[in-house]
Amino acid sequence: MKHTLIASLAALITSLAVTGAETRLPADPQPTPLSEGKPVKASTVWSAGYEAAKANDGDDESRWGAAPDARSGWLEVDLGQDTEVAFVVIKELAYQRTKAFAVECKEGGNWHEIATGNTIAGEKVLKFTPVTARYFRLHIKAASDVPTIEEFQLYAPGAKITARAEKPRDPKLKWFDEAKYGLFINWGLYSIPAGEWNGKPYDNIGEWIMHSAKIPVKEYEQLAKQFNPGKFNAEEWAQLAEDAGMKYLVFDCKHHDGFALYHSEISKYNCYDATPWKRDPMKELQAACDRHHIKLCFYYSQATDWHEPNGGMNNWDFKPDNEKDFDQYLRDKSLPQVKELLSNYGPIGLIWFDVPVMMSAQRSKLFADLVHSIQPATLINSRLGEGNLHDYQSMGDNEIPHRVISGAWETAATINDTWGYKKNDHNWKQPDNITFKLVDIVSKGGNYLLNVGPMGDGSIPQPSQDILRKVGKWLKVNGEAVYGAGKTPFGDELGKSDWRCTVQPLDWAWGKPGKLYFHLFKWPGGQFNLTGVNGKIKQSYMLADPERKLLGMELTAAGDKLTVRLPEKATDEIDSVLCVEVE
Ligand code: H79
Repeated sequence: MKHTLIASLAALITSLAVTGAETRLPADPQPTPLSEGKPVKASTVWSAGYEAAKANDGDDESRWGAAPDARSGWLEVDLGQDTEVAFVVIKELAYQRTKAFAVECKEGGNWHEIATGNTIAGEKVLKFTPVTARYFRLHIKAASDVPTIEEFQLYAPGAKITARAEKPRDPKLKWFDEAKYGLFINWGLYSIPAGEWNGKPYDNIGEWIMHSAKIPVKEYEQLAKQFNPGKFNAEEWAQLAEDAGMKYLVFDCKHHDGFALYHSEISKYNCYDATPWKRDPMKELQAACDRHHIKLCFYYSQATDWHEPNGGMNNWDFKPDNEKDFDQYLRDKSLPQVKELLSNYGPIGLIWFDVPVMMSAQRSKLFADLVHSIQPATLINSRLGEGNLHDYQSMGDNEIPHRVISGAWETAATINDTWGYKKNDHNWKQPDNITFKLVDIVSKGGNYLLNVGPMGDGSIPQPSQDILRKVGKWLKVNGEAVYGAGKTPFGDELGKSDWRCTVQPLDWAWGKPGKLYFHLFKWPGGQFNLTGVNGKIKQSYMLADPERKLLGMELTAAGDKLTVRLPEKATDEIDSVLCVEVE
């Protein structure tokens, strides 16, 4: 059966995409906020580089961060004199942690609420009846982690904020957009203690044990002598990635503990020279990933290095960071190791930098220039440092945005609650949950980089393998709704907690032919209703049906509502995908 239907969709899209007064930001030329560059104060500050003024500099790439233990806080702007303000724009792009907030102005020495909200979730525009005051503040009352805000902007009445035009994609990102799903591997000396030191279990993530237990370098170094992972098998790891339906593999070549998981000429503190094992897993992974058509990538902790006197963050053996010769560390270890990794292991899909302490724009540029000079196609994530030199945005660890985000982005996430193996962490996310997270991320325009933490013997915990393979089975049937798929045209989260929408092609928009995939994590039974489609509906079917039998469809007389008659039962135990083709 073939149906044609044209309906005006603008109202529906608006109602789904826009809750309250929020909208997307802003096309060129943008109005300048009243607040830009004005004096600003914050309740607390994370460290140098994360001052309050970073939320007031017109630069989305810099941000204010509150103190490490803060779960609330405020940013206060002084406009210098009484000024009329009609709306604010708040950007919480990379770390969407706010749970309750208010915008306030000061009157007669007291703060008054002008507008309130719960999540900020990316970018938020809040309009209100114009108020005249000199001091305004963003008051974050509750947050799930340290509050951090890219921009807090105040605007005059009449300033026009319109939807942000999507930048054309750099062709370098093509494979990344296609891939959507990658395997992260955090494996190192920390996998041996597996979350315990001297018999005491530590709650923190496993790969942080040296820091958590403040283990002296000389003592931690002894772990290298025990590093002899007889069960390491690169072929099995790459096979797992393939079975799981993952298209890239990011291997932790050097974490914050400073120990290199490859044969480095730069530092003997590596798994070839300092261990009885004497193998280079990166070489073996390169060959295995080639065989399985997995893009090889690496994680490298470029600034934090607890093993080196001048590396970032070890203040239990060494001087505080501000007294270190950090450039010596970059020059003699970090930069040359990145050079080795880019030179000795064939084409590298992306480099995952992390924790950019002390990474000024100037220092970041040394890394970006080095990467580009050796492998111009290699992508750089957004944790390199200041200077906006990245190719795509890394969200906070385990943080999935609540809304569609433009530009290329990725959420790296744990499969339990740790990255590096911990023997006591059995809190595995189940396959239905992982599938949901994958689809949720793709529906918002992102990639999912899911981590496993191999054990000290080199084997990947069986529960991780079983979970990944189960999701891989779902992908075998439903992969076209994930790989290279684009974000939902229906606004954030389809207005439903257990349905999601993805599209083909990646840049599909209303009016173009393509396919809409409705991910029904909860089976509606009987029929599926779609209110308004601004295009021509051709046909629909379930991806899990090998015959792709066409489903009955009906239109209301007004032509604004499509009803698809569904099979009686869900076609998949996790996510039944309904494909609606548009011509
Ligand atoms: O490799 C994984 C993590 O080790 C790394 N990013 C992912 C990909 C990472 N580096 N830093 N962080 C994550 C933030 C770490 C925060 C914490 Fe802690 C470490 C929370 C508990 C231990 C530092 C020490 C903050 C509180 C105590």
